[in-house]
Amino acid sequence: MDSPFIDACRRRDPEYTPVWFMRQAGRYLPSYRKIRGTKSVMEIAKNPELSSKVAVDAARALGTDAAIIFADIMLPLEGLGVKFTIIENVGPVVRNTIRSRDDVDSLSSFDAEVHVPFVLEAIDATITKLDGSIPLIGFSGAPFTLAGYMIEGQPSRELTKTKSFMYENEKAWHSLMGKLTAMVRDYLIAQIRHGVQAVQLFDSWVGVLSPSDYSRYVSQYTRAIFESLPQNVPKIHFCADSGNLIEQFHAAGPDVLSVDWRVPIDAVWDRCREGVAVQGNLDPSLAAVGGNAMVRGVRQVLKGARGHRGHIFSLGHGVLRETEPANLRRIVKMVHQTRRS
Ligand code: 1CP
Repeated sequence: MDSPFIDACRRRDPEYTPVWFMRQAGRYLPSYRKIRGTKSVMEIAKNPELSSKVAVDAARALGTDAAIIFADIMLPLEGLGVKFTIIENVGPVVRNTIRSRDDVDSLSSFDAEVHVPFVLEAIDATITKLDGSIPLIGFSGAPFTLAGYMIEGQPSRELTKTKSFMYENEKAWHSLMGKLTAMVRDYLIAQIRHGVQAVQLFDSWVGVLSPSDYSRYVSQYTRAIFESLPQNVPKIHFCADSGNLIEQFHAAGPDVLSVDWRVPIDAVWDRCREGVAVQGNLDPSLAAVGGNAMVRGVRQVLKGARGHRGHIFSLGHGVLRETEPANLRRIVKMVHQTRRS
């Protein structure tokens, strides 16, 4: 497959800058809302026919250079015995939160073929539907972000309970991170076996950590995951609000760093001595606002990337629900029409 997206991940100069959006299949898109109807996110994710349709429809509606499998980061945790519900307008809520070493010890071990066969079937179906037109990105939540939901029990911005568990039960923390690392590896390797052409690790909330805590409690697990994946599949590391950790993410070994709008995009290449591809980083609010502010924002990101190898245009985080799909189509057009040199 000739793909500007894969070329950019590899820092080969594609003809034009590729673009895709995190949460491109979501509530802002009428075709998704129609399928979502009364079904939950999990019901769609567990139905390969529907989840592959949702993923492909979104990529086609926008004209993006990659599709992403429709799933949720929480999904594989069911295999470990985590009981949760995804609540409308809130997010994942876990019933059996992790409070002690015993809770960590009682987690089951994970086998993708046994616990999430529907994700793997959805990958097969999505690849068939895409028919070689664009690559499919697989993904997993990263151990820290998953541990955050398991310990907090609900979305949290400060992750205070998680930090307290990490500091006060250091052994149990490392045991939990070890189990999650094994799960993420198995999950991503199974996705790759089923044909995804790139993988993204979502460590959405790890930016709450200081550089020294990141290095003591998290970085070894991220590195172990990236090291265990086959070389021929590009690996993307995503985190929001984490300008303080860029060099450490880079050292963990991904091919692509996905950064948000709080850092100037050119600074990422500078800080990593051009040794990485960069994905991002338009403020999702600008995509929702549209008009001149959005156009200026897109130009600014493209200008920041000029002269650097390996740029994948994206938003700094997921598409906001109030975004008009036409705004995203306009971004895709602008990015594709802009000359790289
Ligand atoms: O239909 C709905 O109710 C909309 C909300 C939604 C969607 C579309 C949730 C609940 N999950 C999903 C699917 C999903 N989740 C996808 C596939 C869609 C696509 O990208 O096209 C992906 C990649 C995810 C990943 C995900 N889920 C992340 C990592 C990305 C990020 O935004 O940082 C996280 C943190 C989650 C947890 C989650 N699931 C749902 C929500 C609202 C949240 C976030 C909760 C929070 O703020 O903590």
